[in-house]
Amino acid sequence: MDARYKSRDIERRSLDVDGLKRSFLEWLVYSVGKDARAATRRDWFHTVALAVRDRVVDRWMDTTRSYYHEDAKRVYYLSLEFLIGRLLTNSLSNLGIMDECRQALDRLGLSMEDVVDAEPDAALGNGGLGRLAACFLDSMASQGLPGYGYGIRYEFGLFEQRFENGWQVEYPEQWLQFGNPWEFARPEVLYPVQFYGRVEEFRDSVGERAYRWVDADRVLAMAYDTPVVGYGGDTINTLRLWSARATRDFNFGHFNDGAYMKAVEQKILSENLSRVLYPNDATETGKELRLKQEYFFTSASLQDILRRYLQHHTSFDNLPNKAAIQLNDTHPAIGIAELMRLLVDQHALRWDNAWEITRATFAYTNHTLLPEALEAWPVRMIERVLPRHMQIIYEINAKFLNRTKAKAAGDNARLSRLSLIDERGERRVRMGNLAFLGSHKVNGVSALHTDLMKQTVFNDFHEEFPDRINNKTNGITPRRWLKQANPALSELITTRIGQGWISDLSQISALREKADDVVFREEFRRAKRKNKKRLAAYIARQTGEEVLVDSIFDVQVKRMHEYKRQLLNVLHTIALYNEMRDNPTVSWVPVTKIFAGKAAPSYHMAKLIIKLINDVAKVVNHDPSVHDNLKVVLLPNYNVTAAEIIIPAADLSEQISTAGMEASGTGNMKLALNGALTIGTLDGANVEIREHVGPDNIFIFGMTADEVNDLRATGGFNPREVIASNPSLKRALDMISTGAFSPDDRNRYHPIVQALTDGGDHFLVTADFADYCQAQDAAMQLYRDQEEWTRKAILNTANMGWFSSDRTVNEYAEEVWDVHPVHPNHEGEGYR
Ligand code: H2P
Repeated sequence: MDARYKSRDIERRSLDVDGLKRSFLEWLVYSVGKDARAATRRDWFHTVALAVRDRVVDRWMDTTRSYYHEDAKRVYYLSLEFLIGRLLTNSLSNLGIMDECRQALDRLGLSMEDVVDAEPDAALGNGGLGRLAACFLDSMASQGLPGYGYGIRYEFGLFEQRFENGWQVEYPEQWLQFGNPWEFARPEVLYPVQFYGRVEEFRDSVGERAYRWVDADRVLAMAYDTPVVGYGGDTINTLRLWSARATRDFNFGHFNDGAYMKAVEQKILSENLSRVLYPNDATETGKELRLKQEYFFTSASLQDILRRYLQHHTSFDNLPNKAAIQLNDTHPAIGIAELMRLLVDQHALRWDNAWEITRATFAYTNHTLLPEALEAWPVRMIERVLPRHMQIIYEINAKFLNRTKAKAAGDNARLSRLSLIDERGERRVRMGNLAFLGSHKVNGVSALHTDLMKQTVFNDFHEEFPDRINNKTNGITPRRWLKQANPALSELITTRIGQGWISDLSQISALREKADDVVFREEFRRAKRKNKKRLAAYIARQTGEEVLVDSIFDVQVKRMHEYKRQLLNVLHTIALYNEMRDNPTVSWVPVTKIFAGKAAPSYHMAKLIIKLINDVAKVVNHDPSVHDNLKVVLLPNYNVTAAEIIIPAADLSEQISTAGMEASGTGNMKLALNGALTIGTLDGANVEIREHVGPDNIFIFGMTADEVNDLRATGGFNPREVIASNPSLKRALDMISTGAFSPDDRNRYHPIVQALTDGGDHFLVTADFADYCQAQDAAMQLYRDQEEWTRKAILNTANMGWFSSDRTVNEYAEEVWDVHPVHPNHEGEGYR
């Protein structure tokens, strides 16, 4: 533990075992209000969290004070998702008091695991995008960068997934049900956010035309702050999440009239804004709610950012030197119009001046090229919900197109592609174009993805602004994803190369030479085996299925989506099953296929794929003819906590998306860092992983992005021909289509078979099948040679240093944000 940490030896902050123990007892009694004999696990979790929080608060205030004192440039990460998961282990580990806490609990007769397990998983996100935001928070704090996260405090996180009869069923995720010990409510940090109404034109004091937004509905955004503990505990940053509050809770008049529902209606409607992540967008009201959520948190965040800035400044000219605002995808892109509105309408800046400031302040990260995921809000919806913003968007567009027109020389097609408004069909605002135009930098999340951005969706913009697009390959925090999730491996690493890797992951390359050390290999395998046992126990608890610890743990964990091609993996599973049944005397390498992931509630195909996996599992797992050689499990309710158990135990990492469709991937990085070998396509960051780990230490298969593009450009292919020429594929598909896995409903999988055949197989599952199976065979063969497998696994771990989110965040800091580390002063008198 850091000696500086002891500089203030007040009881509340003492970090030794006795001090922690005394604190726990005090908190239990005086804040949780329980006697040790009556305390539940949850009580203990709250107790420990509150005591740990005590040890953070002073340093948090020091950090914030230092930022003010130095008038440091801050970076504001605006994200509709922060998939932070549990915070207890994270805080203890980053503070360096994990062992002390364990011992203190031990003295109280408690197990650390039980306490940790009582914490709900904060699932304020959906997949990689939200988890990336959480990794960036950790990295910013760990590097001493003045970074704030801004988002929504959803009352319900991403739904809890259960399987009922093999089908996904969604239940509300009530993470706040018993309170959240990490957050500080800030009822005084309250901003009004408006919706609807109309715009009034008037003449300002110098006779210029000006606008005000009137007759609007108002909602209040109230702040909740969560401290973000950097590694070493030096810097504690802030995650500020907004919760919606009605301006008036209760209509007394209605209540007195006996209209009880009506009395609270307004409150409920207003507060729906922060109720759920992803309101079902199958309905018009759901879509509108989502737009309102985007504006709600963006507007509150911008008001807060300006308030902070104005404490030190009187003119806005310096805003870009003091604030960098990063748009995590287009979800907060309405912020560009909002900052223009705040500057022009509320602070009376001239348009051109405001635009320059806005552009210099914002930067935008794109996370997907999938056309259906690129936000485009109907003009009529924005006009109604945010009338002033629609005007501003029109104005930005008109100015931009006028300037471009001069150069475009009548190329109307190009102009209409550059326009912020999509005029084809119902008129829509292209949020990607708005984000691009209103930002000084725009980045993709892997080298391939950034190239494709330049060639495809943002091709015209790239020609217009050739310096704007830049690449920032994603990364993952080694604190959560190696140190905490995989104590067995991280302790082994530390005994060999010291602990420098935790804050500088590039140092992990020192393990390379250990790959040839037979003793180290043995120990590396032992660590993996320990993790596999832990996962096997988890699988048994979750699914009732017993799996062989010595089988290949072949893992595909991610959102369920057709482009991620869980289906390709299922088809291989069926083919393998058939081979094993046909050749019972062969000594097979046992395989456990492990899947986990949620499907969007209205994504029927993805849900059908879930059912198929469960159906295949049912047949395979109960077929004695394959003995224990093949098991299939689909773990329910994939979240950060589950990932922390699954990832360290994986042998093989499935990263098999259709090339050109996965922007980056970050699960691929977590798995490789934890010593899994990747089987994958040359997609997203897999391309860079291959460069780093070496082509001999990864199983690459399938078409490249260029080949996919050419194939599609030349009219696709005929999946039926491919199927006909591949007996094992044909047999697997025939089994699915004739009901071998769904005897109760033989036609159940018709839509899947249809998509793969007459539907044209858009995701090229059949096209990549043969190559994928070959790569799988190669993996199985290699697994027989445990020494060689381990050597490659070690080389994966050793070569993943570059994929630390510390590296990513530093690149943003230098090339996009221009922010620099601040070293908080912890020696001052502070507030006392
Ligand atoms: C998305 C992309 C990933 C990317 C991640 C973070 C949207 O995450 O698809 O390729 O790594 O953002 O940039 P996901 O599919 O996991 O929800």
